[in-house]
Amino acid sequence: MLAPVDAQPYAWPFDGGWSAADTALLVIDMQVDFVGHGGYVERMGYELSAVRAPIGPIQALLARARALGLTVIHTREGHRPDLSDLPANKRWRSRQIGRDGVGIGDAGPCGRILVRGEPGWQLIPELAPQDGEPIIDKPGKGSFCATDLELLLQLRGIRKLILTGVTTDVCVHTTMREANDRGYECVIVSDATAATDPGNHAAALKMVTMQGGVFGAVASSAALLAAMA
Ligand code: C5J
Repeated sequence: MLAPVDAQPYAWPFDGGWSAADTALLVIDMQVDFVGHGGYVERMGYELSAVRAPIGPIQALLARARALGLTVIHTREGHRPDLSDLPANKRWRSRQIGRDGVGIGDAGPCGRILVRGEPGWQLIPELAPQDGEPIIDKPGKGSFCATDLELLLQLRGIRKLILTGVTTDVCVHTTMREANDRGYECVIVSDATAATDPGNHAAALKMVTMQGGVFGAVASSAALLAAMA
């Protein structure tokens, strides 16, 4: 058993105990398109510094989680090259922002934006998966929608999730909400997640702490690492 984590609004997990066997570390969408130069987020005109800030804390968590034998799962947002899994409204909206009307599925400096197999869709090398770590390819924001994530978790007996990655207010939050509704006990790591807008990041973390921890709890990477020491 690992020690409870100093978290808000309660010491995580709710039942006081967690272990390498029943907990997974999720690393959400740390792809070139979201945190790399020439990717989708930069093309939309957002600052990369905010979304790159979690790289160091995620590296530290990955090292400790791997040493303890936790399941590590990576996700990638992306679409089939024929875009048959890309809703028309998602494509249309993605073209409304940025200088040139280029959106998901269109060619950019890192290849076609958020298209599977393209350079921009790859996970960044700093957080490369190790052999055997599952990668979940998802067409949407949530990691449970149209994927086999839940099956993988069930088969491994995992009931608790540590959430890291980008963006806090979109894919991380959607995944946390999906997981919470399925009964998973979740903690989101405040400095191992980031949004394109720092205000949205802070608001997304605050939302988690409402109603006694409506979606779970919030902890820093230092608190997680202390509990995993
Ligand atoms: C977005 C994500 N923001 N990974 N995706 O479109 O949060």
